[in-house]
Amino acid sequence: MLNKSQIDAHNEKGLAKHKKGFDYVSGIIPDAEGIIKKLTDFQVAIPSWALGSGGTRFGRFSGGGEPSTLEEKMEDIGLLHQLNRSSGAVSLHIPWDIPTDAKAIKSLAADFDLKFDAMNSNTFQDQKDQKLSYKFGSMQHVDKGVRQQAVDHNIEVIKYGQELGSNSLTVWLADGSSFPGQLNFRNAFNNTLESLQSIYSALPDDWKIFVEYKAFEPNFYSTTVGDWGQSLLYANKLGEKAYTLVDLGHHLPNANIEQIVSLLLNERKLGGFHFNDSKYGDDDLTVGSIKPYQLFLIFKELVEGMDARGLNHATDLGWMIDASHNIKDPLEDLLQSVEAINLAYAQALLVDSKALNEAQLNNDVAGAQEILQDAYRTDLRPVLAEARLREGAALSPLGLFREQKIRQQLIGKRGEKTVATGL
Ligand code: LRH
Ligand code: MN
Repeated sequence: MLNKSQIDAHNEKGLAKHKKGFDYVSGIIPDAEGIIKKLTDFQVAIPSWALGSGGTRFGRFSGGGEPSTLEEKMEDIGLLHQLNRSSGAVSLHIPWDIPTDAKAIKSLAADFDLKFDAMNSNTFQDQKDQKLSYKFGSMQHVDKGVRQQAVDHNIEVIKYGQELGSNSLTVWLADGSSFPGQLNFRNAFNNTLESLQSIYSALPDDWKIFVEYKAFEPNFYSTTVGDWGQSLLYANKLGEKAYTLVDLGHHLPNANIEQIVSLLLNERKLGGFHFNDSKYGDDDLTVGSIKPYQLFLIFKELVEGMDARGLNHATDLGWMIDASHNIKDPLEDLLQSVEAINLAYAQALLVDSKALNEAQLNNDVAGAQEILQDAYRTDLRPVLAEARLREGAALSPLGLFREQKIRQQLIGKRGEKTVATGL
């Protein structure tokens, strides 16, 4: 789809303008090289369920050329990684993307220089050959048989992950209730904990389990893993291999997510992220498209909190996108999301934490804001582009995607009507 000479030709055309921008900004910030090193190591996992057009109950508008097999999805993620060298991992969702031939999928991933990040189980939909329904929940269910079915599925997902070289499992449960009186909250919690403990005891030694919380949807009265506090309760009761997972879209309006992140890091119980953006609910929009300042503030807490805990930025947390593309081209949307994540991370690295600490100790509120916003208002896009240039990627990934008419090429190869599994 894309070869080195096409990337080189694209970069050649933009080099002069890029150099001007990079020379300027690297001249006014203390450590451009340090930020470039960190960006180069920092890889974001692409969700296997977000490579086609998403939809809502009101409709779905296919963009054409969608991948209809796991192999084609790997190709698309490989293309993203070629364009920005920051998308070097895949997060699979089972059973939407079962690696029927794990060996072949693993070698295909190696061809595209892709790793396998967290595996995702699915006990929020009934599969056609499924014995017992998850209509009234899975791990919370009043029926032990349904709970066991959910546990068995998660253990099966771990096995797929082991074959591919993944070392973590994300559990998101739709479990909850939509009407008062429907559920006994204590029994639901204890049943869910018991089920997670069965999965935890099947977890390989070097694996982690991420407990993803969500405030509402598809249940609209209570959710059995409904917020960070409940997720932390489960993670603490499960053990040291259990962590919380923060999906940015899973909070009630105006929640202070950056404070939640700092506290979960302080508890050593923050496992990973599902990045996206939202204005109202779990809108799964492009990262940084609605609240870019909040994303920056979250990364500022991440950098500060990880450094305080001596964590490795690139490897000690799970960095994953979880988005759904109702109107944008899925690949363009993902390119914009990775760019927004890298930009927020770079700006967070630019924060003068020593000066900020001093301002906080002197209750210099205005001074503290100046220090934060100085970093946020510094245009570090040339630094991101320089990191890409040095890694053989495109100065403008979205620009090259369009210049090469890649969507048209995909439609030519796969047709207008192909549908990707997922959301
Ligand atoms: C639930 C969720 C979860 C996934 C699903 C695709 O809203 O965020 O992480 O399993 O989206
Ligand atoms: Mn999610």
